[in-house]
Amino acid sequence: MLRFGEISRRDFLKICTIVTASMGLPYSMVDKVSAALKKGPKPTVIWLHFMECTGCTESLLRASHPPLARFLLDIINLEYHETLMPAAGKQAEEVLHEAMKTYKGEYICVVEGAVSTKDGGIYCKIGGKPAIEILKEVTKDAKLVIAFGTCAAFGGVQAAKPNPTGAVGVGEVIGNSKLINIPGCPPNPYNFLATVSYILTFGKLPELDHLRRPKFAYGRLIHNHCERRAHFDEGRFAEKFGDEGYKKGYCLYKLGCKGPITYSNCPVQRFCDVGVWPVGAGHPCIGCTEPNFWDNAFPIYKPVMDIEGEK
Ligand code: FSX
Ligand code: SF4
Ligand code: F3S
Repeated sequence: MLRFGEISRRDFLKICTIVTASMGLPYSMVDKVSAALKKGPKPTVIWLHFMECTGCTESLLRASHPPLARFLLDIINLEYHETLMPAAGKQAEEVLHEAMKTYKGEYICVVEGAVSTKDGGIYCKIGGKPAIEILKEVTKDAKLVIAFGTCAAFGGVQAAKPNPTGAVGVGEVIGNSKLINIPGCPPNPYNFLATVSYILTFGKLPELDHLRRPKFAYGRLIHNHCERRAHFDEGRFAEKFGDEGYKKGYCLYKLGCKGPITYSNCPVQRFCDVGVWPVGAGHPCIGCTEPNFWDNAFPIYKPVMDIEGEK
């Protein structure tokens, strides 16, 4: 089991409060959530990495947020994670197989990264074995599979045309029956923590949308809760980066913002300690929580349709 040092009670409660709000629950539920997370037994997690940039793990564990990593390791029993574990090579393989045997039928498999399907999946191999085979083998006895990040959920950047490796998301290989998708490139770490916390608190999956995304995080269009929405409604747009409208914080629609066709809680959940998000920081949303996002993002600075509604 991987450890990172203890989380303070203060940090634990602080993160429980954010996680409770992320699930769309009232503040009065914080005690119930924190009690459920403390109660145990902790679910065992086997965490796989395939074709990706590891930004998903980075978003969860990077230095400005050490309490997030500690919180995660406080609520789950992380048995296998290639980026974090000291073991490598044969020793790591043994850890994986031991964990699969010991926790058969009980563990959660978290997957980061897309899976190569072309030519028998030879474009991504770990320990000499194609990722697609590892995925099938490890998920077969998992109770639940969480595809963390857009690459794992929908193929992401790797699946962009012409997709030379035949990259796909996890669901295309194993089906949807025990899958939850938490997309974003990278995904918001709180959406992951909130999903795990929901399952531990209520003993069931959160409500999912047609793409297997938790509705509490991906149930609304970015456009519908964006801080620039009043400018859109009043027809006030930035026409160019750096123009007067841009400096005044006007809507980024004409600069190609995909907020009107992208489902995610980015404007409210935000990222990092300082609470930033792409549109808030002055860049149009590129739709990173959606399938085919890389192909759909281009031309990147062109409106998704003209203001009269023609593509
Ligand atoms: Fe993909 Fe994640 Fe983007 Fe990167 O593991 S969702 S490329 S942030 O790292 O998979
Ligand atoms: Fe919608 Fe994007 Fe404009 Fe925000 S910036 S109101 S998401 S088009
Ligand atoms: Fe991605 Fe758009 Fe949110 S680019 S991080 S879905 S604002």
